Amino acid sequence: MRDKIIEIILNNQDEFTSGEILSKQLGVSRAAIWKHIKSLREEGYNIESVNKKGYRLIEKPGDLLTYKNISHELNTKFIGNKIIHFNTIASTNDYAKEIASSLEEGTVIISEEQTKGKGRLGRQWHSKINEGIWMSIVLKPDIIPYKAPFITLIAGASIVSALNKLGANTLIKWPNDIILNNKKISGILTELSAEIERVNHIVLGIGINVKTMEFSQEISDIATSLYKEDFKMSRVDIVRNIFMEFEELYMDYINNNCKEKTLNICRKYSAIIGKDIYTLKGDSKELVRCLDINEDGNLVVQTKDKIIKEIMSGEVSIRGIKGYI
Ligand code: BT5
Repeated sequence: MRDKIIEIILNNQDEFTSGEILSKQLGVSRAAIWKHIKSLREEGYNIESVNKKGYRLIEKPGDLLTYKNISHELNTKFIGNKIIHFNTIASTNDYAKEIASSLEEGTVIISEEQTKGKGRLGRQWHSKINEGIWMSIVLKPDIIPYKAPFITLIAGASIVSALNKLGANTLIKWPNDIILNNKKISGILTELSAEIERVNHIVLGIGINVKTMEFSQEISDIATSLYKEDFKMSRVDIVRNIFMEFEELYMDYINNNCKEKTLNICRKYSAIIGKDIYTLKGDSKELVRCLDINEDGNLVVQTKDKIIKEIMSGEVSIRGIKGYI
């Protein structure tokens, strides 16, 4: 019965199937159908039910970002060893920060939806249900706080490596945006809890637009998704690949102080090196040419007066001369 219900709803794709049709086709009462739908939901099928319209399948359990799905063929030592999965939450970063002290390094908080997803400086991050990857990785490196911002670059390098290995052609807009066809598909928010000499924990928040086809008006000019650009890849595969890429680069940095691989990826896939861009800081805006990303992970730029200077991440925002990038 359960398989038949799934088959009928699945064949109907984006359309609703009414309870009446299901009960007629399957020869059982509507109450019995409802019971089956309830237990399918408990198994992880995301089935929408709308009064007078019926049922519609939004997400199969194989696509949900659960530990069961992600851990299959995941070859990491500690990233993703534990995954706490929510259907909805305010913000995975806020939740991770609340409980970070009791968590093992590498624990991941992941949610199908965020109702108060956030970007840097209190900006909003749109995180619609089942349409993207909204997750936070808890890290507890034995480093001085000064070395923490480089972890944003490690995250950017691992997202780009993972997505490009799966077939996309993404770029990094230093320090924390991932770009596809000149629009933003992903953002990183690194939050640090530290004492002067010691990091307590870092919460590395990653948001990736995967399936979104329609963005709200405020961001429709600057945002895109993998599906929208015709890269139809599985969210589970993306997460698993990011964990593997990230762990390798992160361990190299923390254990061996080796930044080379990360910097090479950030340079090779940079959306801004060699270009003229605007740096924005408060009300001021300056046109500069991007030359490089240096050993510290800072952006090296040349001003109009030919002065070469370094910009630290977090100091400024960057815009292209014609628009977002
Ligand atoms: C970021 O901030 O790009 C960091 C985004 C981090 C989101 C993750 S999701 C999991 C974790 N939990 C959280 O609560 N957050 C993290 P920023 O550079 O400040 O960019 C924010 C700006 O990007 C907004 O002001 C919008 O203009 C734009 N934006 C918002 N939602 C977007 C989306 N879904 N796709 C593309 N652009 C978006």
